[in-house]
Order: sequence, then structure tokens, then C-alpha cells
Amino acid sequence: KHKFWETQPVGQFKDIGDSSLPEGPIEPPTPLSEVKQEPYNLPSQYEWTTCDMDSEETCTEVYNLLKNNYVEDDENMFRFNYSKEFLRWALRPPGYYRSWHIGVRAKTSKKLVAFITGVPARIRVRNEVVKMAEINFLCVHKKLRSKRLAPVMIKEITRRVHLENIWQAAYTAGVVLPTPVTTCQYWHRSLNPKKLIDVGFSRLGARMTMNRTIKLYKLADSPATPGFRKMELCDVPAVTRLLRDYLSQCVVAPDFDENDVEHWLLPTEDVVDSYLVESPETHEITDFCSFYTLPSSILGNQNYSTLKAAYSYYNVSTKTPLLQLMNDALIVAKQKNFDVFNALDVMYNESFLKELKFGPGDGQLHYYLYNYRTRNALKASELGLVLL
Ligand code: YNC
Ligand code: MG
Repeated sequence: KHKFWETQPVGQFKDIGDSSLPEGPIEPPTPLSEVKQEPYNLPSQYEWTTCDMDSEETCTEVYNLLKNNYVEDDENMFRFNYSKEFLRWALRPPGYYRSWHIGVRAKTSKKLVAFITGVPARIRVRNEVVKMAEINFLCVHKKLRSKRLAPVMIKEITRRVHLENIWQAAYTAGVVLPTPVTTCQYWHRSLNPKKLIDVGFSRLGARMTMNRTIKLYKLADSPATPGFRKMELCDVPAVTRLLRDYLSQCVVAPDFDENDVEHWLLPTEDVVDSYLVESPETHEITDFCSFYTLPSSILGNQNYSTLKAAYSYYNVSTKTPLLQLMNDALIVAKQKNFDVFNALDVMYNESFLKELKFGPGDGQLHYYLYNYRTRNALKASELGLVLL
């Protein structure tokens, strides 16, 4: 059934429930000298390219490949439209490897036809911090689908990850593969219900009028929590402590240090937004919330071409109730003109989704680890990892 995935060191369906299998790496690392030194073979019309994301020209090529060929919803109404700024942010975190930004070009035209990326991360699974690659942006041009190009790309990135002496990876996908560590669901909170209904993202509820719907999703004009403000560079140490402490409660979570927090959470215009609560009395930083910007192209609508979506990222509440904190996040997202605020049911998110009028989406997001077995599948709430 899974001709490729059955050959890989991942949890196999046949092993589900076999409690004799130990938690941890499935295969031991091999000596670096035994890692294949040459790239895998591509069909003869294609060649490997390493994509330099510092180059405006290459970044534009990647942007266009993804804009036209990356992930769509089940009904093919929307397609992710990651911005160039976002791609540069997502692909150049502390310690990144340029060799993990892999493209495939047609030899004659030099056109970019496929892409896959990895970035390094330290991910904690229970008490073990494991060096991993986070794999993302696997994309094959629509005209080259179902030709088994994806397995070659996955093998090639695996080889290049191994060359850096890293033997595990984390990734998410909408498709079921052997074998999810967790399966999460997206929830959506309308900020601009009229547009969402007009473009077919949502539908008018039973016995609802447009005016009642608009009223239902109305938010206050400004955040309610005293001391709620944008995160700044000087907040990095305090936010790192707050976040590390919070994520320690999860079974799987990133092991963020101050450099990681500066990169992943310091606000970057139109890429990532972060807010915190600084106590007006003690000036202590007690709570934190963040979201990233990922628009989708609206396919074939006369009136609108882009859906502006915010995605919940890392949130920490110690003093301000999470419900109130996230309501303030919705308010600032609305002020910034987002149409919808999306969140997975990870961490403590279930505690606010229904009350803040998020509705469940269709389609699930499966989380995977490569060459790392967990004893059992996790609950979404035990997961403290958000991939882009
Ligand atoms: C997928 N999303 O099952 P079997 S997510 C992994 N992730 O293999 P072909 C996938 N594998 O079942 P196509 C996958 N989708 O026979 C399909 N597969 O064992 C498997 N879509 O290959 C599939 N982006 O080339 C099958 O399929 C084999 O031409 C079939 O290409 C697939 O980024 C794809 O959804 C997804 O661009 C590239 O459909 C194409 O269809 C496409 O014949 C739209 O492939 C965009 C899209 C995927 C987004 C993502 C995470 C990717 C993770 C990859 C796995 C990483 C493993 C760890 C590596 C490092 C290890 C270390 C150390
Ligand atoms: Mg293919």
C-alpha cells in the first residue's frame, strides 16, 4: 500500500499497539563516512539545485512554484500563498543549512519544478531533547504529479540531513502516512464573516441572516487586558523563560533558547505577530500570545483573490485566563484586517475554541516523526509543537 513509506524507519501500521517496541530511535545513526556522498538519481530530464533563499531571484522562483502548486483544501477552492518574507523567515532560523533548501529544475529550461526543505530544531520528546530536521514545503509541480518524484526528494533530503549528523525529523501532512504521532484538527474563527461567506469559506448558519452573523462575530475595538502590548527585543529573555516553562508540560515540544525565541517570536511585519502582558504594577511578563500570517489564494472568485488568515502559534497564560488572552489576540488580528483566525486543538487550545466561537474545520493535520517511535499516539493536547 505504501511502497515507499514501508521501506522507511517510521512507525508502521502493523506495529500499532505493540507495547514491546521501545520508545526512541528506530535505527541507530551510521558512521558519517557510510552516508551516501552523491545525490540520488533523478529522471534524466531533471537536476538538483540548492535554493539560495538570500537571492531575491531564487526566492521569487520558490514563491511562484508554491503559489501555483502547493497545498489546496479538499474542494480546491483555496491554495496556501506563503509570502516571500515568510519563506525567508521560515527557512533561515538560527543554524540553518542552505543545503537543506532543495529544488529540482528541468535541465533544458532551468524551470524550478519541485521543492523540499528542512530546518534544524531541537525537539523534546518526554525527557529527551533530540536534534531534528523540520521538513516542510514539499511540492511537485502539478504537471509532474504521481511520477514517484516525492520519494526521491524525501530520500535526498534525508541524505543531506544525515550529512549534518542529524538522524530524526518532524513533519506534518494532511494525508495519512505511517504513522501519525498525533492527529489534530483546525478550528476557524470568523473575523470578516461576510467575506468568508461570499468566497465560500463558510456558510450562513441555519436560521441566520447576514446581519445577525456579523453581530455574532463582532469584537471589541481594542484589547481588554491591562498591560497587553507588542513583544519587543528586550522581552526575549522573559518570553523564553515563560515559554520554556509552559512547554515543559507537553510530551512533544520544541526546546527553545533565546536565539530561537528571537527568531521565531519577535514580531516581523506581515509574518509573525507576538503580544504579551506586562503587569502594570510589577512589570513582570505573565502571558504571551502569537500568530503567523499565511494568506490563501481564492481560486476562481470574481470579487476576491486573497483570504487573509492568521494562524495561532505559541500562547502562554499564567495570570490572564487563556480565554481572555486569546480574545485579545482575536481583537488585534481583526484590527490588522485578517479575515479569519485559525487554531489547532494542540496544547490548551480546546479550552477556548468553542467559547470564542471557533468552528471545527474539515480536514485534519497529522504530525509525524521520522526515525523516532513513541510508545503510543499522543492526544493533540499533549503536543506543544506548531509547524508552519
Ligand atoms: C506528503 N505530504 O504516500 P507511498 S506536507 C510525505 N508527505 O508514497 P509521488 C507523501 N509523503 O504511500 P506526488 C506526501 N504526499 O507509496 C505523498 N506522499 O509509500 C507519498 N502536493 O509520490 C505517498 N505538499 O511523487 C507515496 O506523489 C509517494 O507526485 C508518492 O507528490 C507528492 O511538506 C506531493 O501537499 C505532496 O506537491 C509532493 O502531491 C504533491 O503526488 C504535491 O508519486 C501539493 O509520496 C502540496 C502538498 C505536502 C505538504 C510537507 C511535509 C513533507 C514531509 C515529507 C517526509 C519527510 C520525512 C523526513 C525526511 C528527513 C529525515 C531525516 C533524518
Ligand atoms: Mg511525482
